[in-house]
Amino acid sequence: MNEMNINIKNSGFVAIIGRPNVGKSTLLNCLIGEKVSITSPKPQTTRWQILGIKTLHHAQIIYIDTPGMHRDEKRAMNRYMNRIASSVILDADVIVFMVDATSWRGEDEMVLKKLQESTKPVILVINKIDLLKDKGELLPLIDKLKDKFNFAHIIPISAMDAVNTKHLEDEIARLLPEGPQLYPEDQLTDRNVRFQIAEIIREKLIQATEEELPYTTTVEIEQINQNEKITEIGAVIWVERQGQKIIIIGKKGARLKKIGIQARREIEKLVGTKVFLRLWVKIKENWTDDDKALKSLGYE
Ligand SMILES: Nc1nc2c(ncn2[C@@H]2O[C@H](COP(=O)(O)OP(=O)(O)OP(=O)(O)O)[C@@H](O)[C@H]2O)c(=O)[nH]1
Ligand SMILES: [Mg+2]
Repeated sequence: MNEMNINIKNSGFVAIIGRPNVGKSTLLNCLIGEKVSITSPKPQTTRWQILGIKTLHHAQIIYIDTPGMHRDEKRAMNRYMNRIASSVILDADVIVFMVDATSWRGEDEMVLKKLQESTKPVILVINKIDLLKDKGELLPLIDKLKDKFNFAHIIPISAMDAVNTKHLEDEIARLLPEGPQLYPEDQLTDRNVRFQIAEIIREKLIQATEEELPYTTTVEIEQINQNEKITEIGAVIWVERQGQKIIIIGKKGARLKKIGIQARREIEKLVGTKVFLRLWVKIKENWTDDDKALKSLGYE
């Protein structure tokens, strides 16, 4: 980066919005070139707004990854996630509205409706085009979607294979307002190591569990002690019921052990030392529908 001749003339915030599971966080990581936001095959993975900062020669793009907007607002947690996504729409300079090339759903219409509240340029990004068996399906899809909104651009991509993502970045940079450099050029995210560690553990947990479990768990870092050789981390996995605790721990502790090993490997790369990770599973009844509990677990 030091070699780079930086002279920022444009900067701004770019919200990545869409229903759950369309690939928003995958796109963020692809554009930044590092993993700054966790991803998974299950919907409702992202729960916070997470910045990804991309410094180009003349522009600084600050992407905002958001929770997928969804219909089911039964629990306070779901209302919290939708609230974040809605508020980001109003704060951003440019909006990337992401959909899945293989399916258009009611929740996409819901997001589209929200976008009417914005006066900012909206780019429609059609993701997962690698999954289209017949590329001929793309044109009719674009034709159908282009009448739904006055999009600044419609760009088909594959976030997974980085297809057409450079073109997307170029178009985004062109839409940014004039503005100064807002973050140091070597900063990639606004989130600290503690947050990233909790998210890595949560990602491995989501990947190792089925059905409703991912939605009723959260991770809290209790302590981090670091020296040059080793980082000791103690973390709590919060669940809502005894049955969930039993599932996460698994037979003779096998599932929890697997989650711990996978998380530790990735955390070691992040912190650059050996890691000693201790995980506990604890119960906080109904925490996903309890505003006070949510707040104390970092959802505010
Ligand atoms: N085939 C294919 N899969 C993709 C692509 N982009 C993302 N995925 C997959 O889609 C799933 C969801 O990706 P995420 O990036 O977690 O989706 P998200 O929109 O951030 O989801 P939420 O955080 O739940 O709103 C993951 O299994 C990704 O690997 C793509 O371009 N092609
Ligand atoms: Mg996500």
